[in-house]
Amino acid sequence: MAIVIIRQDNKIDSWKKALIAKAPDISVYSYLEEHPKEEITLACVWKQPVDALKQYPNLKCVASFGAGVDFIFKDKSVPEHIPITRVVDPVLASDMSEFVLALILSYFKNLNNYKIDQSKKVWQPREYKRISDTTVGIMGMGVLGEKLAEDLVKNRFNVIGWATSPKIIPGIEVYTGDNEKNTFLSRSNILICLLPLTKETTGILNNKLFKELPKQAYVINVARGGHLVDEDLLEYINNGHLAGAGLDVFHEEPLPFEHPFWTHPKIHITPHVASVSDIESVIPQLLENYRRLTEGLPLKYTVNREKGY
Ligand code: NDP
Ligand code: OXD
Repeated sequence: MAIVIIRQDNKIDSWKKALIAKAPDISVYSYLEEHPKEEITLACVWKQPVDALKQYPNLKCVASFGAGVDFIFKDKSVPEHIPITRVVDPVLASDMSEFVLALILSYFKNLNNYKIDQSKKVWQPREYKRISDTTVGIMGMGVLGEKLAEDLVKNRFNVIGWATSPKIIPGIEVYTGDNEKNTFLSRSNILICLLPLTKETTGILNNKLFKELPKQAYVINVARGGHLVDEDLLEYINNGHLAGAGLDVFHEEPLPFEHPFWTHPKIHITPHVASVSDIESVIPQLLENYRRLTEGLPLKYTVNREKGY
């Protein structure tokens, strides 16, 4: 039994080193080195090359290095009978919450505009927005959405949420399903997308949805680029209905050089960094699942293949 790490960025060595440091008895390989394919039982993956998983005849589980698993479902070569797990981690949740709070406050207080003004030596006071006048609507009240909601409430925001199933969270009204979606949207001065990318949520941030938001709403997408219809966002910002957007995720990453988001004055883009899996914090759950796999015990943080998250 052994672990293979499959990811196409430059983080394989750091994850491998950290896994071996915590569990020297376990064989851990990079998919790029020579390794015994039939020994691999756990594949830890982040945006793996299509078909990379085909070469492991004894694979028992695919573990995402992140909270999202959409890229795993997209790969039709992932065996249908084996479990898929994802990261559920308090550090990932608090990092996301800090990022979104920073983005909202930077927008409220015009900090990006002042930085641009500074570069041109322009002294130009602007009107600013207040937390007390704002309702934040969070689409997706899962692990990340709920932590964000709690932190926003602690910071005096009025917060509402939207999910598929009802939730009881003190101080937060959570709407559910298509029937309650428009009521939820009509109250959201700031709309934050923290949904998983599934068949149901692909393209959900579109002109039909933007129309339901209050005038001058601000949209933040920190989930996946596939949730957003880019042209619809541009249309609704350019026609003045939306005040702007903060986008951390894109259909294609890195965002193509010629994409209009790069230069739009009302769009704040960041390079998919809202919350990045912390190696030290995440390794214990990967190793615990490996041991559970070895002992035939139920795995933690498995996703539901039917629902796609
Ligand atoms: P969870 O699975 O814990 O939560 C998902 C939430 O979305 C749940 O509340 C679920 O409802 C709700 N939901 C799913 N489908 C629908 C639907 N069709 N209609 C309404 N609500 C729906 O996910 P996490 O909170 O852990 O993560 C969310 C996403 O954030 C990830 O999938 C990933 O794509 C993204 N992410 C982005 C990062 C970044 O750096 N930009 C970092 C980490 C994650 P219910 O509770 O009823 O099931
Ligand atoms: C994740 C991400 O899903 O970083 O964890 O996007």
